Amino acid sequence: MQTEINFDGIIGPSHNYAGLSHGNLAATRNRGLVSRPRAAALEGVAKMRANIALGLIQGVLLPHARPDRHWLASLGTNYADAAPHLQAQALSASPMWAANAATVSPAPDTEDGRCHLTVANLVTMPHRSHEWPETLAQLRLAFANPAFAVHGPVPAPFGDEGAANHMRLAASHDAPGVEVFVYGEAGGPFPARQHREASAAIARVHGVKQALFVRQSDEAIAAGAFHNDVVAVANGRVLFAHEQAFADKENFFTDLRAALPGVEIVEVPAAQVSLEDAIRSYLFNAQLVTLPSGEMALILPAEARDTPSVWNWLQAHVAGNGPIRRLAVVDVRQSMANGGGPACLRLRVVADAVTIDPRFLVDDTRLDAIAAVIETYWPETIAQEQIGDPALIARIETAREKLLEMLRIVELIDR
Ligand code: SUG
Repeated sequence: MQTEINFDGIIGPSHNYAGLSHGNLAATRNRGLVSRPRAAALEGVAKMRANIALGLIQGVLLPHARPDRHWLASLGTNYADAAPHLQAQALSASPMWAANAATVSPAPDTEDGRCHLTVANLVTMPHRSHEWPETLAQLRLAFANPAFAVHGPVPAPFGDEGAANHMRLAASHDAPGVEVFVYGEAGGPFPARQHREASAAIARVHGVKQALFVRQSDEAIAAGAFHNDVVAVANGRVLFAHEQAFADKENFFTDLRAALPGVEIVEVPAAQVSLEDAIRSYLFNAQLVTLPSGEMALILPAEARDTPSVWNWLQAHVAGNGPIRRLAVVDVRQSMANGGGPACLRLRVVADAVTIDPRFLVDDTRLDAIAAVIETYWPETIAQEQIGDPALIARIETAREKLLEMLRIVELIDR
């Protein structure tokens, strides 16, 4: 049976605030703050536990080897000798944002009936551009079953940021769906990280039967929506989006209604929730999920509850007859301060759970074991001036190895 499985990126021991992502306003605003890697990773574990309690199937992706010594070697240097900006780029815990790991086209959508995954090249941001080799190694392990086809990255210079710019709408998880690829165009104050050419290449490689290519609005990118999943999210027949998310929404909505009769478009008007409030609160960076009861729930960051315009809109929607029936609030403040909400932290895969390497699936018992490793080995805090400290780096490397050993995913230790 095809079900949705959310793979959350475990927040790595090097989580810190280096302010590396131009156009991601939270990350640049919080540059230089002291981070709390242990608390951050435990917030991530608590979010996974809450999703399991809702009856959802949960998986994990793993922290990458940080600092990335292979990447530094390819630049002709090593961690001790590298300039501070290269140290920060090599050390980032950014693989935690699993929505940027890959684009996933579930089996019912593709010509060959396999679930296709393309690892994201993330070429726009230097600190993320070296994630893909280790992500690819993880995907090849987790999805080794012939039910899946795992693809290498779209070649540079076509920027691809994975599922953060991809939405799937379908009558049910196992029905053929329409896949919406959202791209940006250069010219504004911030980079447009998803290129149309990359989206089109992925749709071809995956053999997607029904694909729509939709341009993100320039206002949204300029207001800090560096990925589409900051202003829109979809699940089943429902598209939940801000009024200013798309450049040409009338045509998009017409095409979507034609491709999926019965689609429900829930738009939040700018007059009720400004783009600024939507982006600051991460209202749309929520997990919109179908519960075992068939009802839809929205798993939101605490910041959405703390933003009056957003919370008022949500209360009115739930009290009315809208498709979102339940709100669940999670605290992922450490990740949020780097611009990563609940939806950024997970990669959605629609598949049959028995086809997945079980080492990448978790229940409460396995989460207890993961939490124990985090509590023992993750640094409590990282201040920016510490990132050159060899003792901190040794601790970060040991912490990841202990986690992989405990999970018995040792293939990745010396990648
Ligand atoms: O790529 N932040 C990430 C946040 C990614 C959020 N993902 C989704 N929207 N799906 C980014 O901008 C900040 C890291 C730093 O500055 O150290 C960072 O990479």
